[in-house]
Formats: sequence, C-alpha cells, structure tokens
Amino acid sequence: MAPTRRLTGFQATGHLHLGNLLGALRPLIAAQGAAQSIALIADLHAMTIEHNPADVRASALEQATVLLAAGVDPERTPIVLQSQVREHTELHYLLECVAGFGEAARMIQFKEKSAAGGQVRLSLLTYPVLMSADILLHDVTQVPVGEDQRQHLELTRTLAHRFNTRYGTTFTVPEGVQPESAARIMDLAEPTAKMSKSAGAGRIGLLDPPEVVRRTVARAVTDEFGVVRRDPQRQPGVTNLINLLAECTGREPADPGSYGALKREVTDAIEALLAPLRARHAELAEDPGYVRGVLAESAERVRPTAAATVRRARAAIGLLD
Ligand code: AQP
Repeated sequence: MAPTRRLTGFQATGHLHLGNLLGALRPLIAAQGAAQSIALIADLHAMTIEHNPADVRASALEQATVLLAAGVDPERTPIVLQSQVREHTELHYLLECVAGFGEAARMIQFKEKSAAGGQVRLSLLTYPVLMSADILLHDVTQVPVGEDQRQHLELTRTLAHRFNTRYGTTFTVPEGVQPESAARIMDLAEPTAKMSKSAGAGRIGLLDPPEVVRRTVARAVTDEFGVVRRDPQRQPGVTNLINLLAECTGREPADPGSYGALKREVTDAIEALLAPLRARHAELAEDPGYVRGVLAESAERVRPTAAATVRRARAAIGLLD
C-alpha cells in the first residue's frame, strides 16, 4: 500500500492562534511518526486580499518559527514556504485551464470575502485553484480539512479527476480526512464565529504573553444560565470554554457551578500549553538564519516530487518539454 502522505496548510495572513494549534498543528505533530506530512505556509494566499508586503514576509517567518517551536520536526516534516517552490504557481496556471469561471465564483469563501466590498483581486477568485495546485503538486493522499475548507478540497478532487480523464492519469486524487482533533475553536468574544487570524478581541495568539491570555479568557462571553455544561445553541461561550479545557488537558471542568472557576482552569490549561512554546520560540527567534535554512532545505526536499508532477502535467496537457 502507498504510504500516507499528508499536507497541512497555514495561510501567512497573521499570527497563528489557539485554533490553528489545536485544530491543525497538534494533529500534524501527533501524526509525524505515522504519516509523511508536509507543512505548507501559504504566503501567496496572503496576497489575495489587500496586504502589506513587510507583514507577509514577517508572518511567513514567524509561522515557520512557531511551527518549529510547537514541535514540528523538520527532519520528518518539511516546512515549505509556498512561494519558494515555484512549481506551485506553474501548476496553478495549468489547473486554471481545466477550471471553470462559474466553479470558482461559486466558492463560499469567495462570495463572502468579495461581498465585503472594496476592490476584489482576481487572485481571490482563483485562490481555490492555487490551493488545488498546492495539494496536487506534492502527490499527497490525504488532506486534513476543517468544515471551512471542505468545498475547496472537493474542487481539488474535481479538477484532478477532470485533468486525469481528459489528458491521462497525472495526479493522485487525495481524500479529505477529519483532523484527529474534532475541535473547532470558537472566538472567545464572539463564540458563534470560529477563532481566526483576522478576528479581533476573542483570539488567543500562540505568542500572546500570559497577561493577555488571562485577560482574553477573563473577558470571554458566557451567559446568564450559571451552569457549566455543553449546550452549543444556548450556551456557545461556555461550551467553547469547556471544549477548550478538554482539548488542552483531556479533562472536564472541576466545578459545574462557577464560570469564574472554569475560566481560571482554562487560563491555566492554555498557559501550560503555551509557556514552553513561547520559550522555544524566543530561542529560535534569536536565530532567523536557522529558520530560513529549514525553509530552504525543506524546499529542496519536496522539489523532486513537485518537479515530477509539473513535468507530467506539462506533457499531458500539450506542452513541449
Ligand atoms: N478556529 C479554529 N479551530 C480549529 N481549527 C482551525 N483552523 C483554523 N482556525 C481554526 C485550522 O488551522 C489550519 C490553518 O488555518 P488557516 O490559516 O487556513 O485559517 P485561519 O487561521 O482561519 O486564518 P485565515 O483563513 O488566514 O484568516 P481569516 O479566516 O481570518 O481570513 C487549517 O487546517 C484550519 O482548519
């Protein structure tokens, strides 16, 4: 049986947060022994919306540093910066030639982000095709996807099938897999929305100092019921806090009657998780040359597979070699 090969991506649009850690990074680290994984930092995706060049560069380097600090072992899991493996963009174009305008325009994320107004970049429309290229390039068999990315993975599978059918078998068609952690971490200030890089007050950044973590949890939205129980409809804030505690410690709350006690437990649990990560990050941040070296070596490691995929796709679609 072919080995399991996985790709987990992070958009370089800002600081990684607790949702990224629990929903994607920890499962990636836990699977390092069993699956061949690639961690992709998607900096090209960061340019699909208005961006500041210096911020994208800083975010890419910070994310690579955080991934290492959290325990990604670059010997087993290459940390690939999307823009440093040019084959991503070459394959993107070839896949655009089998994708329809309507298909791209139907994507929910495109509809939501373009509805926000302002000038809509063409790259926002074609971003799911770039994401398809990210996945197909590395010949992966599995992609852990949260609910928000399921539609994009379906498009990837559709484009791979279509290309293979029209031009001959070229791509491995990957399966979407439920991340090992079922956690969908919600924003602490707005617990019906997922915690995300762009949202504000209720996000816990992985490098937030202890005082900020404590304050963010202390201000987390709860409700007037005064009972610590899971009830996502009526008590989304409290449910999120219980889930956070369970994800961080594997424990349920000690006191079913006190939101204050629950928040203290959650704060301690997050702190126990983030303190070593922060410390390791501080060490690594002293040596950005090392982190850049990891990115360069990772790019070299994945390049043979990436180049072979593009070679197959070029030949199949009708280009001279
Ligand atoms: N809240 C979350 N709970 C669990 N898992 C999450 N992930 C993201 N948010 C949560 C998972 O982390 C990986 C990388 O996510 P991303 O970089 O694609 O998404 P993001 O952090 O939501 O940030 P965006 O998309 O850059 O910014 P926004 O949404 O603010 O525009 C993925 O595996 C994801 O499932």
